Amino acid sequence: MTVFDDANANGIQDAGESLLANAQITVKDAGGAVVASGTSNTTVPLNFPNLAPGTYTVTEANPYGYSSTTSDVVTANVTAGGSAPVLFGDVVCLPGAPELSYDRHGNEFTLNWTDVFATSYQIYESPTLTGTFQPFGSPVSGLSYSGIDVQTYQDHYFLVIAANNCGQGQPSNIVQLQK
Ligand SMILES: [Ca+2]
Repeated sequence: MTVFDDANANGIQDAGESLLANAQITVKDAGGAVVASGTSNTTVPLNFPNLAPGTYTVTEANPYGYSSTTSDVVTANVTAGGSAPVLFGDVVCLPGAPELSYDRHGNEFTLNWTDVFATSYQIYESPTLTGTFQPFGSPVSGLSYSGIDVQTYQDHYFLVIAANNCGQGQPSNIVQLQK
């Protein structure tokens, strides 16, 4: 069972498209009983030896943050002494990390970030660079946020994390609004 990172999402393992880890593979026999299972890795395709000849249903559960470019359910016919290669293609579907910048004018500030084609963006704030970043307000769908204040006695650090139906992407860079 080969699970590959289908970078161009065409459903075919092209040259340079490597094995993908952390897909859960389940093999069921014709009666629906699970006869083999495993987790994919980046080193070698999964191999389930010694299956009796017969028809099997192979199911893939995608790694976190990936969507399918091939069917997640494949029928495999195993013959005596033969093998039944099965391929699953997946492509990353999480949004990327936005690039964050800010503009400050008097006691107002605006955060701007780049479009990473997400459905929402959550701002996080911390009083220190190494502190715990907490959600700052509700998620927004646009590409900027304007606020008043920035308490004058305290530094503020902000970052933004994009999300879509696949989950959350990596955090943006951190910007500092100085006291
Ligand atoms: Ca491909």
